[in-house]
Amino acid sequence: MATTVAKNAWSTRNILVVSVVLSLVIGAAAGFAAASIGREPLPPPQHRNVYLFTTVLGFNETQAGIDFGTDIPHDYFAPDRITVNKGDSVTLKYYNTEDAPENHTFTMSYSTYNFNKILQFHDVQTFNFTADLPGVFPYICTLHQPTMTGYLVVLEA
Ligand SMILES: [Cu+2]
Repeated sequence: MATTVAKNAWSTRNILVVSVVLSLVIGAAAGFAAASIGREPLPPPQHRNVYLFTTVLGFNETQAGIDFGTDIPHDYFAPDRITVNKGDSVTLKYYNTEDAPENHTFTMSYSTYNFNKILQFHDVQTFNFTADLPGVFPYICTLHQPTMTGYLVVLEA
């Protein structure tokens, strides 16, 4: 005895495929809308004075228990994050505020942001740049790695 199964015009498989495709399209559209609606345009480029200091964290560097070849340094940048907008002109004033006679550097190795300033004990250096390239770029003191690292954040509209 042969049995016949009524064929639906829409099989479960088809419904699943259409559901997945629809949810992908709707999700992408919602994500795009959320990303574009919530953002305000950046203000026009401006000049910014940024003050950067060396600082010493309060711990005994010989007892940190981590071997970086020598002892872990307790030197640090303050601030360790500089945020500007693309196109801003920046005047960076870098102060060596050490108690002990110690040098520091401000070093960046990128095409747009390329510096290797050596700051003597109690020295202050002022230098200028234009934040043309958006992104996140580490700045380091080559004498005190890995602790003395900060990030230049250049936002794009
Ligand atoms: Cu340093």
